[in-house]
Amino acid sequence: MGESPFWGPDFDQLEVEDPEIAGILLSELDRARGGLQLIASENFTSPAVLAALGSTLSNKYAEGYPGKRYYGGCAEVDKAEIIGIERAKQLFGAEHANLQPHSGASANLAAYGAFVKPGETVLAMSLPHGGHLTHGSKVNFSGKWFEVVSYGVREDTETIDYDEVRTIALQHRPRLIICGATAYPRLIDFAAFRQIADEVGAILMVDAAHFIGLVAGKAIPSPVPYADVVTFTTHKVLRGPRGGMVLCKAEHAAAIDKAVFPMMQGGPLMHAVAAKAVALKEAMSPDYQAYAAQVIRNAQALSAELAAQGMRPVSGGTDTHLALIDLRGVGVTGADAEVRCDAARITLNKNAIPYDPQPPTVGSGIRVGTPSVTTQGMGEPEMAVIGRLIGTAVTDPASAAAVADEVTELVSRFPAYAQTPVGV
Ligand code: DSN
Repeated sequence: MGESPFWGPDFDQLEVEDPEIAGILLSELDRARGGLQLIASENFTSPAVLAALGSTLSNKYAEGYPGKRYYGGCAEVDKAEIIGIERAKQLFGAEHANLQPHSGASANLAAYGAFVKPGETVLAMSLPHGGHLTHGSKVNFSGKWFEVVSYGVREDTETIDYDEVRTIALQHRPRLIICGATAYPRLIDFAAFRQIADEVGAILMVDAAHFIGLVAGKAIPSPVPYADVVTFTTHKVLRGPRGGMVLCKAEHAAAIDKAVFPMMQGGPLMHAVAAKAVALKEAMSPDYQAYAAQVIRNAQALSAELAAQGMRPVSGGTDTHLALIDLRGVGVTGADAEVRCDAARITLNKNAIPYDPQPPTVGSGIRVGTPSVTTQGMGEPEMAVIGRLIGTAVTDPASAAAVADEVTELVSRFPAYAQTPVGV
């Protein structure tokens, strides 16, 4: 780290101590920089965030909350957490924020812990229609501990049918209603969900993991005014460290804090809490707002080009950072498309589409997202190129090497982490 007094990441030392792991760090950086990263839930977090993550705050035990810890020596980490909480409240207009959840699943676990008892009823979007594992899948704690009833999307519009949600809610009287998804390209009507929750006396939880970065950048409407509790991850469009966060109304603050710690977690990861604070500051900038708007324009341009390639965007397009693409028109499964794109240095994931005839391990679709390529500085012209490259890679596996060459040329003009970090 040169003359800096900060004892931070020292890659030279890692190379000497553990060349095996150091080599993997380098080859992963090469992989990420050498191809197109289109996983909708990933991004390239900033060097400042990475610095906080690689700091000695990782060493500190700090069970509890600022000013109320179970360990001594917390004065400095207290400052970082207080700054992070205040930034979160300011950025999202929230009454309360908890930055300690280790992940999105942990944040959701805490929300369940705060509001629902085992055996009570929860209404959430089904996983095959774009929901999340923690929204009631039978293999997850949520499906094992709670009575989960699900809503999906209509077969004709492939969008949420709010009348159907209301009917199911009136029939089952859930204690908790969850909206938010992992593969839903459209905006969610939070006011409609609030109305339904009020009608049946339910708590409204918005799992905003996928789109909270767009909310932070003021590119789409916020769920905060409508929801009792908003959970999310910090590493998707928001571009922070891997981790989770919860926002809630003041009346739920004590319940949420107790549910995060000591109910669901022990010691917080203070290096991650500090890194979340850094990311929140970055997200307050005009540059970030321009980024969030461009993420959406890019997703729309990519979706349009994929449609031109004969690949149908589910629901006809996107309002967000991702598009869900039905590949049945080109006769390729999602699993095959993922492998073929990987061979061409395009990283994306197979995905179930609504009413999918294929099992989830195969899937009839792919999900593409633009957070990473937008961080690299790409715009609509590059999305048209990427759409064409995906079309070629998916339909003609023999073209993999030629597509990979074009990918290499494209990413060389928009390098991720253009400056190699010190010591690497
Ligand atoms: N794995 C995340 C995603 O890709 O959407 C959700 O947890």
